[in-house]
Amino acid sequence: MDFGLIGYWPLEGNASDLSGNDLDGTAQNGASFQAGAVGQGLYFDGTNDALVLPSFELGGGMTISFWGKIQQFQNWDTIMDFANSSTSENLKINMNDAGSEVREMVFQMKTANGDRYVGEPFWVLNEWVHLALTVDSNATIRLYRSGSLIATESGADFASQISRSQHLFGKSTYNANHTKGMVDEIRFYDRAIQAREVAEIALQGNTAPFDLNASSPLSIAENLPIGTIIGEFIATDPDAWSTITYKLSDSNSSNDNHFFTLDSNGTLKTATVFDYESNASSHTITVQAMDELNATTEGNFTVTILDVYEPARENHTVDLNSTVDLEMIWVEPGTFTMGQSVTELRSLSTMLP
Ligand SMILES: [Ca+2]
Ligand SMILES: [Ca+2]
Ligand SMILES: [Ca+2]
Ligand SMILES: [Ca+2]
Repeated sequence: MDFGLIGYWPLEGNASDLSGNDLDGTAQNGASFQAGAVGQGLYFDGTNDALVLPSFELGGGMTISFWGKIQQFQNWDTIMDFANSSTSENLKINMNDAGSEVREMVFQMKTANGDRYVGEPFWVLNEWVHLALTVDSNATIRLYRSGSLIATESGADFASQISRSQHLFGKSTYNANHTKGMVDEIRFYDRAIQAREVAEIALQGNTAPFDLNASSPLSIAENLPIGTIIGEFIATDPDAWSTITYKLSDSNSSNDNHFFTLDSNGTLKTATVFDYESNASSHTITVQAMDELNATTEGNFTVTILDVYEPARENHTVDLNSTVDLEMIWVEPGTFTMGQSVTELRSLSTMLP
């Protein structure tokens, strides 16, 4: 993970570079170290705070990686701007597009043949999002959001591989566009790191799913067909852009998972027709919830089989609305007569008052 690392600023109470390249930064105008995505990070008040890094060579194939948490959305608020002047050789990350909950991240990379841009819905208000931008040896730009590749932009032009005079976080090289929010774990590489390396970094600030539960008590009546829905599982993941998938876990071979199927969205269904009288009246299953970075939680749950009344002999039922000939039988005292429907009905009618 350290191969090609130019600088690493974990922001644990100071702006020291831990890459071994002695590129210590400076927190300016009261930018403060607070609880971050991994340990501590650096907070900008949106008024004048900034982080200034020393100059180092960056361009060509490269990687920019850090966490950001935006606490105020304004167009063109700038979280990073490396440039020689406000419009020269910029490597710039700012935000655009009105949105109450999500704001687009715009990466601007100046090249000798003009600007290249990558922009995607990205920042979630008040939530940490990991950003990785890579430029590979073919000049393809890739954008990863919290460990997942969300944009690929191909082109032929690189940013100049030079040492720029201004390296700013928290504001633009116009000395404006102040970002209100935090940054953490800043890394630069002189190569495009691979997707698995991006995921490895993003995992360091990831929270595994927790609070795995069924949305209602798990019970199912006997005799229902295979595929009947029993219930829904849901877990909590506090991370922005998280996706949780569910499955029956095989880690506990003594469980009854094989009687059930669990869709990736958390829907539990039957995989057999239960018979209350011959099966156990409850079954234990092991459920796993996994987020997009493969962090997991598991839980054991009991499914109760409900008894249905099944009489030993079926009752005969007569639909009294149907048009059938009902045969009435009249038996006189001391005699026995086989009835015949029409005549016996008449016999009955003469008996009535
Ligand atoms: Ca940190
Ligand atoms: Ca997560
Ligand atoms: Ca039965
Ligand atoms: Ca029964």
